[in-house]
Amino acid sequence: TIIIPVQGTVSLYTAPGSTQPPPEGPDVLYFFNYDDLQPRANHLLRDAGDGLRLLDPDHDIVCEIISGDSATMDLLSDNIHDPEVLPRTLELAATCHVPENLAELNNMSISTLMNALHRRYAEQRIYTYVGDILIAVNPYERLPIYTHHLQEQYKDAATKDLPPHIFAVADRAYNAMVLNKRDQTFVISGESGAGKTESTKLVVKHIVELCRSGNTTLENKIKMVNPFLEAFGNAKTVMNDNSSRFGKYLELKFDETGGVLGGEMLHYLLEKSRVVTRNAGEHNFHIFYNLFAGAQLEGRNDHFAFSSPNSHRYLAGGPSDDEILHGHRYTTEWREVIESMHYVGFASADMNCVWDLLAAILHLGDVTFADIGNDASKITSSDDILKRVARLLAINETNLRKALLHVVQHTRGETIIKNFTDEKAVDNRDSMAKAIYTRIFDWVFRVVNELLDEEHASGAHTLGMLDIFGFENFKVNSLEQLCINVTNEQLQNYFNRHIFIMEQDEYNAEGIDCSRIDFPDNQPTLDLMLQKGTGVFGICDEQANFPKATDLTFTQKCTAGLSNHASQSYKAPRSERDLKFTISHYAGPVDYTTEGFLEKNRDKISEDVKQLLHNSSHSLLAAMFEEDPSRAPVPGTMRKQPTVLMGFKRSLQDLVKRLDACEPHFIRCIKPNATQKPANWDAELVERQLTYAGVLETIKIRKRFKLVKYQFYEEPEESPQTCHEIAESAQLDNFQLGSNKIFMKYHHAEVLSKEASKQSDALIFVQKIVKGFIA
Ligand code: AD9
Ligand code: MG
Repeated sequence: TIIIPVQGTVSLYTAPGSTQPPPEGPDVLYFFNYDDLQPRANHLLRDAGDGLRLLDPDHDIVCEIISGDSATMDLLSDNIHDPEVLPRTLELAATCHVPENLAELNNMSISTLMNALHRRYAEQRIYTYVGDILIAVNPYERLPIYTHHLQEQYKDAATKDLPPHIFAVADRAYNAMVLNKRDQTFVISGESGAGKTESTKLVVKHIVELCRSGNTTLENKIKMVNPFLEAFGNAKTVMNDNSSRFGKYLELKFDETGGVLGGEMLHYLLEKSRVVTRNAGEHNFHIFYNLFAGAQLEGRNDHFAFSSPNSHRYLAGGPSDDEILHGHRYTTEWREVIESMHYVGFASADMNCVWDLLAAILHLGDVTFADIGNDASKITSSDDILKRVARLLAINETNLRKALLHVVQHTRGETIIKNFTDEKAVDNRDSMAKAIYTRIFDWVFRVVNELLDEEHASGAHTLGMLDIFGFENFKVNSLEQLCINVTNEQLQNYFNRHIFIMEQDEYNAEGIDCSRIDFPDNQPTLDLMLQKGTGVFGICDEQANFPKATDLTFTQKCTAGLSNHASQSYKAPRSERDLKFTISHYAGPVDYTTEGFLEKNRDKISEDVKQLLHNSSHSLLAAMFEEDPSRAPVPGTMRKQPTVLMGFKRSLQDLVKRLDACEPHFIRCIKPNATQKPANWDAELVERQLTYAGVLETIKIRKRFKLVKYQFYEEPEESPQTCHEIAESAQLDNFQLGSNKIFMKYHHAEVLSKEASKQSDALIFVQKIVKGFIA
């Protein structure tokens, strides 16, 4: 225990609304010597009022500094049961002062970087800047740093005046959009469980706060889509209890003055195989468990014909029945799903139809088959199951039975019934379940997009937020992991291009003398995957369209074509009969099991199943299986059916194009440990992430000059002389003039843009008033 001498006072108050009784008598007083804390006291006091909280992880005490000067300090706490810990906590928080911007550190090495981040993490300062890039270390616990009070503080504040925060990044992007009239985007990266989804939600929260312009319903709707999107698209994996199994890009539209007009949400490649199968220790999508809890809660077990969750094949091996039915979690989530869907504007009838479809998927999974010779099979499960499926899907039971056992083919005027072997019947059944789920998911997004953009207003500018599935490496990795990891590879490439390549090219073009900073370039690995025709994607596409091809011929083709690829990132399997290969991704090598690759890439469901579902008397289901004419193969032509990987490659290219049209704001999420627990620093794990993300190289380049494009409302003559004068009058101590541009330290850019924004604020204010008059 640290003994702190008596001098100065600290008052501790209970928070309003706290369940803890306030202390008896006068305020609890703590005495300590401020001089003793010098020079750290400055550091503490500078944060006073910003909501800096002091926390001792062992004693669970949380205080917020609400005011303070050189002798007193007022702390707000809702947990005063162990007051002795406070002095110790103060000491803990004050023990080290690490700059909030690592680009200010000299002689940076990986160990100084690790030290700095570790010390900040120990103080629960999870945010740190590297120049204009934000590093966010996942705290794995709720920190009181996202309060409304704090949001107010970060509004329009200069980045360097407040501790690093994700709100500051959101604020900067929003202001850049309004002031510079350019589309902005948040590129949030990190491996699975690093905190991308949580960070995205915080960005949305702050942006909505910044643009509160009166359209409160729309603003709230934007925040409310998350609970149900996560229920449908997230699941527990071994790396993250709430892992996103799809990628999403939210684009918000704004008017000239920064008022939000609407939103669009794109989604990428849901991991649909999870509906029917998962690796050990993983769960199905949350929504299935939520539905069970909801049915129990609302007395609808009979309607869904539910008994126990784990009796269904598609749910077996997940949470226990007791957890699902009697635990708090899934019921609460169910309520949130219903509430948020209602709020955003989903119709009750549609929602009820979706619950029927989800229940039908679970019963469908319980249909079993047995071989009856002659490459045909029969259904061995009870008729009741089939009846339930037919009832819940509102389809004809006889036709369902047929579609589960065979497919009718029409070739050259002949009609042939092609029976399924039992193995094929199982695949067909699972494909049907996956197809229904995917189409529900697509439908949810379609409705969200209609509801977020009811006015179809054309916006002046956009803010984009990318939240993808993070890099992952499981015991068994399949086509889904390949797509997930290639997306991350592509994003890293985007980062490299912006931070290193474009910036250094600009120095060169402007004749600024700088030695080149090397960075881990992953372009060759990306080429290995995506290069036209001959990359892994291309080979898989070609093989999926070749009837005689198998997973083995695919693997062998990859090995033959890519073993000597320039990237050196392809590693062939040990034996040429193995269904395996290894790719050295930017974030580490991953072994892929190629079994099932071709089938997953073809992703076909039988025409009979499609027709069956299209004929449902649930009009919603029928509409979900309406054939999209743009996707259907044109009869009589040789045009191939687009494969999953080709479609995915196209949407990846589209995404990059969108990002390229914006000014990016990078947020790097770091996972401090693999146990998903607070206050646990796994140095090896962190170092690996910092290294592959190129953080050290980023620090080097961010110590350099930052390109500034500023707009002035006066029009000084555009000359190097003017630039020089402006820079000098702003008392910038270190800048360089190129032939066309001025290069300066990034914090100087902020000094200038703050000046500019003072003027623009006045302008926006006037615009708003004028707008109000006209309206
Ligand atoms: V994945 O690629 O979708 O598997 P993410 O999205 O990177 O992954 P996520 O945001 O889901 O990770 O974070 C994982 C968990 O970390 C969350 O469920 C929270 O429990 C925890 N987390 C992340 N960020 C924060 C935070 N700022 N504050 C508190 C956090 N907890
Ligand atoms: Mg996520």
